[in-house]
Amino acid sequence: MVNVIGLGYIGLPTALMLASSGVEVVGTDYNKELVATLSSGRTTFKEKGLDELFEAALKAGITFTTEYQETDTYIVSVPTPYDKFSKKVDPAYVVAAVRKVLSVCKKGATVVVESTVSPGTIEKAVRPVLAELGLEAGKDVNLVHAPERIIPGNMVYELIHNNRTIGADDRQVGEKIKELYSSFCKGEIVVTDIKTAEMTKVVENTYRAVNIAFANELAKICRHDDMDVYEIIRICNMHPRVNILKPGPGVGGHCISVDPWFLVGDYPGLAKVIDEAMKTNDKMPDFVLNRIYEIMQENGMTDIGRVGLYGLTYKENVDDMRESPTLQLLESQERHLAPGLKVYDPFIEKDVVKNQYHDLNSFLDDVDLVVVMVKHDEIVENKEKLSGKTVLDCHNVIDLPGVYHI
Ligand code: SAJ
Repeated sequence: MVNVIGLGYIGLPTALMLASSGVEVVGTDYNKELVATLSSGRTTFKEKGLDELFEAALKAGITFTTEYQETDTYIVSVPTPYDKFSKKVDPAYVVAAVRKVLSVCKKGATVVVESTVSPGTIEKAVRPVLAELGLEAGKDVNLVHAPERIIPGNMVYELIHNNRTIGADDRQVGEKIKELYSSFCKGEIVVTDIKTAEMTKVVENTYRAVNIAFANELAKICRHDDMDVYEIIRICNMHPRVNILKPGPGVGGHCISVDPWFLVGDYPGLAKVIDEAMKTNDKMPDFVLNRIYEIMQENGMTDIGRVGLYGLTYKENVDDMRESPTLQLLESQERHLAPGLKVYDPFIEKDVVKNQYHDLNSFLDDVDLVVVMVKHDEIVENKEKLSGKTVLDCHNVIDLPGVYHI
């Protein structure tokens, strides 16, 4: 039996996927409410294909509890936040979960950490717990790091089709866990050591963060000298060895806007390009705010209350708001003592910010300048509703005459 610890954005789909592929699974989470919701047959967040997968897993017998189980295989998928000041990963949840696992597991059990951690975290934060409890790695318990790679919005597909990395002290243990993931994963599964696996995960997200920062810097250069950044990137990407990502209103989410900081925090003075890239991305919401004021001035608008931000989530077609550029922009605007922007997001049903709307038409009725912060399908498919409005399109998805860009 596999005990999956942490039933959030990654742990839940992983547990469901294993169960629906024939593995006996118990999902554990310390959040009683979450466990009650899942046990009553409802999922806890929206994601393409998740409800169907949940049904299949329930039929296969998955159960949910707040208790850690006595078994021989664990997958730990708890959050790893970062400390905003030191920029280092905070492994407290992982350490606490592993500690609890070690208090109930069978001798010789394997503990797989899926949570993203910075290189050396398992060595520095997790291994000492074993020593403290008088346990020997490789004999009493095996440690494995198998970082997840799935993207919110396409998690179910990517769980099946992405390649995976498994880091283990011992090759045989790595191969055993590879077999477990092969129950549903059709991608290639590489077995390596733990520190390499830790580093690859952080590097993958850092690569994207730096590439996005490059695109954002190009957008600023092109804005300054009146060039079309999208046309320029499109042409450059026709080169066989160039692949520039897209500029945008900022980088959100719990991964690309966070993980690269681990390298900055852990290797001060060495991770300089990464440090600058992260700062560049972090400044994008302020850049958009300046564009809003510029466009208002150009159009003789004076009332910020007639400006509407479309989108609150960190990216399109998900209901996840973590580190969202829109929230960053609103915070920055409050600091400038100029509140009043209107906000709407079709994926956010609860009131989370001031002046929030829950219906596209009434939102549009109350604003003159619409800022497309998130490219949800809804706005792209309803772009004709924007005609007659002044539009700042931060993603170049609204194909209408006279639209402004960042
Ligand atoms: N963004 C841009 N320009 C782009 C692409 C994205 O500004 O060209 C912005 C998005 O709008 C969003 C942020 O970046 O605010 C991140 O979005 P994303 O869709 O690129 O990535 P995440 O954070 O949802 O998921 C990433 C993925 N990592 C990589 O692609 C290397 C995913 O595979 C990981 O599993 C996930 O992080 C994670 O958990 O680490």
